[in-house]
Amino acid sequence: MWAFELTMLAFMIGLAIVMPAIPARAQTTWTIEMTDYQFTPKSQSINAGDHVVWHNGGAAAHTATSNTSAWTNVVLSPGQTSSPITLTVGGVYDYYCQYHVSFDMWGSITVSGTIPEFSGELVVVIGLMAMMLGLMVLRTRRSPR
Ligand SMILES: [Cu+2]
Repeated sequence: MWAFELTMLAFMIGLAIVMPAIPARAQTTWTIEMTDYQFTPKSQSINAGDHVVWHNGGAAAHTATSNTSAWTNVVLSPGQTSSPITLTVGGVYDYYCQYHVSFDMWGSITVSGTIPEFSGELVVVIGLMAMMLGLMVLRTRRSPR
């Protein structure tokens, strides 16, 4: 009578595959302050998957406009905070304020690492398939004869 043991083994293997694929590290939200007329900090380093928001603490409206359209343009009135953006690919992302380029109002975000979206999902799918196989074996073996 090895059915139960085999089922549990398949289930545990599936679980072992899935667990490490779930991100263990909490994602940090970084706030970049806009004032008249600069970003603080001017250079922000983050890890891939972290979130960034801008807060306009100045008296004028400002934008956080990506040089490469890496995110939807952020336009903030005084006192406003942007929706979070998430950067998952490593690299340097330069941005500027559309209204105050002439005031040298620009900044950059350096992203360390890259989140392997596809491989992560593939691993989860394989793990879930192993778990389902285990459950199917269990159902088949336990059905009344
Ligand atoms: Cu500005």
